[in-house]
This record gives sequence, structure tokens and C-alpha cells, in this order.
Amino acid sequence: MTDCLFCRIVAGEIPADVVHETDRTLAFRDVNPQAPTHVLVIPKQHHATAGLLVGADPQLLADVVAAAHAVAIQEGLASEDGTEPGYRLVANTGPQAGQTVHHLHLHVLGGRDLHWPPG
Ligand code: D5M
Repeated sequence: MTDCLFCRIVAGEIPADVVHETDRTLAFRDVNPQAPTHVLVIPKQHHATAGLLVGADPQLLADVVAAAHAVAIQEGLASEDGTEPGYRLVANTGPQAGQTVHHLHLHVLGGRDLHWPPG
């Protein structure tokens, strides 16, 4: 059994509020939401970071970004061909950026004004 939390969600060993799924990606609501919409999009296959994934399987990284955009459309944060009202994609990478789960995940955040720069 893996000790990776998100691999265990993919395996169905830990429940998650799934909002979008493809053959290679999964999206589920964050348990500690930081915005009205806060969804995590992951590759089903384990890769720790986007930088490692792009070297191993660039198409899968593209699939994760496409799934994140599909989630944004589904959640009313974007239109097919535009950005309105808008959303933010975040990939915390490494300890100084606050990555706590070492399985690549894109945070899809929206539903309120998002300040920049973040803290
Ligand atoms: O973000 C890791 C994120 O993962 C953080 O926002 C909480 C979320 N999390 C932790 N456990 C779960 C479960 N079981 N379901 C859904 N979301 C979860 P990071 O960028 O690594 O700081």
C-alpha cells in the first residue's frame, strides 16, 4: 500500500468529493478551501512535481492543465474561449512554497477576488 495520500484517493482507499475525472486525471474539492471554489487536479499516476512530470510525460502535464480548465468552466469560473470571471491555477512546489502533498496537484481557485501577489 502506498503512503501517498493522493495515490490513495485515486485508488479509492480515501474518500474525496470528485468533481471531474478522465482516464488519466482526477479532480476533487480541497478539504481546506481557500476560496468559494477550491479544487485540486492531479494526474492519476504518481509524479511529485510539474517539473518532474514534464520530463517524464509532457502530454500528461498538458492533460492536467486541460482538466483544470474544464473544472474552471464547469464551476462557472471561465468560458470555453475566455477567462471571465477568472480563476487561478497554483502548483506549490517544494517546502518553501508550502507543498505538503508530494503528488503534483494544481489548485483551481476562484469565486472571489484573488489578490496578487499572494502572501
Ligand atoms: O496542498 C495540499 C492540499 O491538499 C491542501 O490544500 C489540503 C488538501 N488536502 C489534504 N488532504 C486532502 C484530502 N483528503 N482531500 C482533499 N484535499 C486534501 P499543498 O499545495 O501541498 O500545500
